Amino acid sequence: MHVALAGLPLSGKTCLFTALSEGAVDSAAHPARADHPNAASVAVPDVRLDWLHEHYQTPRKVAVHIEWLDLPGLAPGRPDLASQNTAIVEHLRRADALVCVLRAFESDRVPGRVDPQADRDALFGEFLLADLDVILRRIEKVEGQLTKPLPNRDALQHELDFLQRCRQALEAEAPLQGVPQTEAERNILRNFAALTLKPVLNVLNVGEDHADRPAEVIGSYPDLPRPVFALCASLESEIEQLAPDERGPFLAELGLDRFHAPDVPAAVHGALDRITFYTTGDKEVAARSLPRGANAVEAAADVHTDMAHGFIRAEVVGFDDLKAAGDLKHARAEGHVRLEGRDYVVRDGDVILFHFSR
Ligand SMILES: Nc1nc2c(ncn2[C@@H]2O[C@H](COP(=O)(O)OP(=O)(O)OP(=O)(O)O)[C@@H](O)[C@H]2O)c(=O)[nH]1
Ligand SMILES: [Mg+2]
Repeated sequence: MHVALAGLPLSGKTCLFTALSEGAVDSAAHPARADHPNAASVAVPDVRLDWLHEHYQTPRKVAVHIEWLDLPGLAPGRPDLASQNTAIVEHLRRADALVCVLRAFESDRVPGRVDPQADRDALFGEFLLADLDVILRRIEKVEGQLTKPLPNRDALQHELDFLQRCRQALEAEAPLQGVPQTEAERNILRNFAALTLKPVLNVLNVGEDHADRPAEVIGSYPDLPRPVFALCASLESEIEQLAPDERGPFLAELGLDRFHAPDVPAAVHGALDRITFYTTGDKEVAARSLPRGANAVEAAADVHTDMAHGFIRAEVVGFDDLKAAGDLKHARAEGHVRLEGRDYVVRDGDVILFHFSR
């Protein structure tokens, strides 16, 4: 999963990136550039996977990973930075989801007043413009093609009608997500990698004085599109410079019960509407990410294409049932292990053993 950090300049993207990647990149020495963003692949913290690994004692533990991308800030209304903005947008297009970092902290070093709602609107305005740009270019192209006697005129005319509806939505400042679309139309949009179709997690970057009250800060911005997360990115990034045994006292000193950055990956995963299932074997236990609603064969394909091709059935136990029973033998004896077929819709937390023919 590729997740890009988007935001206005100086909103705290790099601090958040540092906290999420535990300092994997020296951003001070190598600041993120539009032509060279900073990337870090980070395991999603997962207590269920930790338990399974502890229980099965396999040599390997395979977590779901997120590839985080740190970019410079988008600067709306800056024609002098147009080429940089375009390059940033191209990176955002390639991401599966966007984390929009919104400044909610006071600082002398950052110009302008604190207004995360206005910043979000400015950022979203850039997304709308970027999508409008690709839609208009495509409209022009299709209109040009329709002047010629082509065999696929009906399909082109259909596409043009759909593109005009998209244009109207964007001009009315509505995301493409809200435009009713058939599967074929969805595929047209997929080619554009539209920004206003992407799942977004808004992150309020709060000041040190509010670090212990994220829920309160979120509550004071009721109009900010959900899901919304809040944390103090600068504090959270400082932890990676501390030895593990210094972290507890650092938190206590700040009056915090815990850090919040480790919860961001799960929040992004939720915004993507994905679930996690688990597989266990002799060599490894693995957490795997699937779109919600995917069936058992699709889950098998995520492990190995052979498993999907030769799929016979899936033996499934919910993580909570497995943990409560203590082990698979007891879970089976208590009737928690089910045999499911190809069409079974995988649930979050399922531990699955696939039976397949080779
Ligand atoms: N007080 C406070 N300052 C912060 C916080 N997060 C970031 N800052 C400060 O804001 C400035 C910008 O932080 P960065 O993380 O570099 O912001 P950025 O979004 O990566 O900036 P660009 O990449 O230049 O767009 C730095 O001086 C940070 O120390 C915060 O939560 N509280
Ligand atoms: Mg930065």
